[in-house]
Amino acid sequence: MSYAEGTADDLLAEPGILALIGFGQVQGDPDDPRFVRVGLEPTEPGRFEVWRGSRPVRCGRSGALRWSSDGNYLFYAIEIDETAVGGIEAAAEQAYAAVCQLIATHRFADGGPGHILRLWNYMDAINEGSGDDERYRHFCCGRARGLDPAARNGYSAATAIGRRDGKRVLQVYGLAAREEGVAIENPRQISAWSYPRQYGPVAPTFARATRTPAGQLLVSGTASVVGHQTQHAGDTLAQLEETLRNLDSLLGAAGPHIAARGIKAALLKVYLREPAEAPAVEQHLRRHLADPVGLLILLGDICRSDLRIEIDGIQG
Ligand code: 3EB
Repeated sequence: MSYAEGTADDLLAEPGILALIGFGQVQGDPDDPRFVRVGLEPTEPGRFEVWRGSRPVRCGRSGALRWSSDGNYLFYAIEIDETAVGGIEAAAEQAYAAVCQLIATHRFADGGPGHILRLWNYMDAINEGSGDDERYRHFCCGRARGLDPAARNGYSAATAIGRRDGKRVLQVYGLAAREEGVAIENPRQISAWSYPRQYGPVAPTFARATRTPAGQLLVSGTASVVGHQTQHAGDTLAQLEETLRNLDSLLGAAGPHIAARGIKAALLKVYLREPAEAPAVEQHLRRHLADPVGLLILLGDICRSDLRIEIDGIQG
């Protein structure tokens, strides 16, 4: 995976492209199953995230799902109109059931079923509704119901972020593989799937990271959470520093090779609530990280209303 500039058509025409992710007001062929547009505005437009597989890549659709595969890796994407299915909870359940079914029935190179490595979830107005009626909490309930029981004992890395486009469409996309990944948890954080009741009736079902069969680390959305509690409410730069400590700790837990390369070698996405804070956040990150690091800043809402920044990424 890498970030690249260019047009969607040119990038999709390169050999072995498994997926192309565009952000904000970007153009791309909506009929190509490998193209996804995420409705979060980047602070610097014009960059795509490119997933390269090995040739040949096959792609197709089944129902609302779109997919592409090189035999070892499977990209999938689904968008569900919440208003057509009765709300965010039903949309999440249907999206997850469809993804699990695809992965169980897709023919990988050895003919066997696949395993989820990574999931991204984007939805409108993630913090709307109070207490257990918050839309993110409803999403968590539906996601847990839709997950195949086979996927419930080893969760994969994930991100869940709110858009502000007013479109009540849940978007889920991700990566699966023929070989299983390894779930990694963060020693500084309680596992999300065992968060206490105060965060909602159904805990979020994700792992802090997945180590892929190829030794890459797929890092979940990581924020200023220590134990289970938000730290530094209201202070974005202090939250950023806490998040960087969480990332260092997670990389340490993922193994010596990953820890030795450090966060400096990663491709990062920063999700930020407040556009005016982008320059200070970028400056802080550039000081902390090697230059040039792959860095994309996207404006969006984090799933707890007291969190102002979250970072996910891929190392290796
Ligand atoms: C946290 O640590 C922050 O529900 O899929 C991060 C990554 C968060 C993924 C998800 C939520 C999710 O709890 C929130």
